[in-house]
Amino acid sequence: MGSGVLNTYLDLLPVTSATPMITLGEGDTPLVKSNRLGRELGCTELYFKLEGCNPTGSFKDRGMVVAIAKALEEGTKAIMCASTGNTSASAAAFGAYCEIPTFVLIPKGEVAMGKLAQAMIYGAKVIMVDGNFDVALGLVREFTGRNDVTLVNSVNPYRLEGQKTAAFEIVDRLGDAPDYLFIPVGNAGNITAYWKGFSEYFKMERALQRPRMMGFQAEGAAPIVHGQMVSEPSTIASAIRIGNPASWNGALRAKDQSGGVIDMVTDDEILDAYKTLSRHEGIFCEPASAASVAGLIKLVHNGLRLDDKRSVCVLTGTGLKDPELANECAEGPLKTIEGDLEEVRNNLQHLIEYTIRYFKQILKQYG
Ligand code: AN7
Repeated sequence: MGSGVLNTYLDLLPVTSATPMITLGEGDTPLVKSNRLGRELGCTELYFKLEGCNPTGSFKDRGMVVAIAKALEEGTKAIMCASTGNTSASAAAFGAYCEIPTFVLIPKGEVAMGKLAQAMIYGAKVIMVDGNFDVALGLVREFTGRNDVTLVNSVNPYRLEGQKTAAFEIVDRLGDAPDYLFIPVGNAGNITAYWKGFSEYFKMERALQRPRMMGFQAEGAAPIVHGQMVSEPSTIASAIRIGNPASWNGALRAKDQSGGVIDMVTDDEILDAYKTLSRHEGIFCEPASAASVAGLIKLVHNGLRLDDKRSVCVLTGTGLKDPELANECAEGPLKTIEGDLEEVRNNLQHLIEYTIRYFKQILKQYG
């Protein structure tokens, strides 16, 4: 444990004797049981996979460590990616760790502050493109095709290899695959990789079943749902503001082979799920991650029954990536008071009394 995905899943990854076994401590993330939402939705067993607990705060580290290890093995001189933010943070961290120059193209004005800060402080060369993610990815693919620079977006197959270890962990933890896996979909690498991981474990008989794959795009960036590219994707969830997913076919295969869905959720549904997770589960994830939970809530409200089912929602990144949004969502303005006890009392006494009364009532109920 804590030894990284290359060491932990050595025999199931494309590792050779020449592969450097690098790690920043990625993987082995918590699978936390829902306290309240599961009960409210009549979902017997609901878990959250906290991928925000990875070293750079998102699921991207699993695939990145394998992509970078293989790049080093092959003698790469530099790495490059386009990103809505998390991929660039992860590439920059591993680039720094392995001392490989890292180049990043990001869509101008569309990357959450925490992610940009990471790429910068890890020392990547970051360039903003006056265009969206799809434009940036197109440029990176062309550039890396003509130069001796390794592409580390999820079109690099080693990214998906590393990423599939999240599915292994879920099975290792639960003893079998869940019945349902809810997951946000942007470039669709993650859903493709999870399906690969579950399928490999199933084939090896380490799991008796495979989950239905329930992928969710944001309504304004839902090309797979509409079966058509979106030229100007828009959603508050900037991580999944993607109009032409690279692993489009992988997502469709996961859906079809598992009997799942690729559906969409509105920004309001995403924000509701984002706040619910924070306030009622104590889990602060980024809005793109909350799309998985928004999808779960939507389908249950539409009649999906999850009693006697085991479900996992993948929470792909930490909420600290986008502190500005959290502040915007918080209730009421922050108040400043004089630094004396009287003022504290004036401002809090009624709340404290109310809370004490409330808890006394609850305690009475329990006798
Ligand atoms: C938090 O960083 O595409 O469907 O460039 O950051 O595998 O693309 C991020 C995607 C979900 C979607 N949740 O995963 C990037 C990037 C978070 C993300 C997704 C992303 P994919």
